[in-house]
Amino acid sequence: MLSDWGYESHNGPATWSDKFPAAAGSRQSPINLDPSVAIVDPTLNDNPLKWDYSSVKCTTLLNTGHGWKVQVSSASPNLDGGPLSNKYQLIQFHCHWGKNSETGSEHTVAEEMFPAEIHLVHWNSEKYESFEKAASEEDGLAVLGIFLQVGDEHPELRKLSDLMPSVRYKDDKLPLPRRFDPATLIPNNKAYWTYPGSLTTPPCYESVTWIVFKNSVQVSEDQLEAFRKLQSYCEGQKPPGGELNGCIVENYRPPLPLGNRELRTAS
Ligand code: SG4
Ligand code: ZN
Repeated sequence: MLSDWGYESHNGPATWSDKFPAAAGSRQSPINLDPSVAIVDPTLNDNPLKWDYSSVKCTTLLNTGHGWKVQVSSASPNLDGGPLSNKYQLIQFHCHWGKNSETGSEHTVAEEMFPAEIHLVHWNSEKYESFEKAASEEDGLAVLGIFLQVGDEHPELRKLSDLMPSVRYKDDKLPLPRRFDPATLIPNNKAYWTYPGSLTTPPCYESVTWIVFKNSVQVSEDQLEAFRKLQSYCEGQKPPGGELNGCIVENYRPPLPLGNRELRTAS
């Protein structure tokens, strides 16, 4: 549908606020993570950020038309501490990437882009009844952001990159045949930046505590190439034309001003 949001000039980030007013707000994401403006806040370590994905089952791999997404189910909360005042539960993870490895991440570090960025999306299950209820509340969501760098193949992520041809078209989905451990997506060094922000896609609700790891994780160029073969239209439909001609690439929102917000780091 021509009116759907996307990443081309006619429906891209600059147009989102026409239909999604939150996108024009002052607590939007992503941002440029500028080490020189980050406030060192050692109290972030009083109750360190912790995650436990041992009860998580990664159930389904889906092509959303904007990227791939893995739906998960979890018996208990998975994330707390650090900047968070409640316990948060993982609901899904997904990725943003470029048409080549020069572009792709949503957050930038000192204006530098990475080839891709994974987001582990959690909701405040201590305070709210459901993800849907939490999604528009100021303390409703917590997203862990992980930069991907080109290097060695990521063996766990291969369980997903190998399946990309099976979810080539929008709405294609597949139950995950092998156990997938989301903890393998997080870098060994736990240093992170945190700031209050938003969903980076419509409806752009200002509900996200962002926690972006400073260290990146390696994936191979082949794995990124597998992501770049996904298509934004349904099987049997005609490619929509346009700048991206139906390829899911450049599915990132460019950085927005930090404005009157604090970017914090523990050290
Ligand atoms: C991606 O489009 C996901 O597929 C969406 O997941 C996600 O929306 C959206 O990004 C925004 O999330 O971490 N980048 S982000 O801010 O999590 C939500 C869907 O299920 C609400 C549509
Ligand atoms: Zn995202």
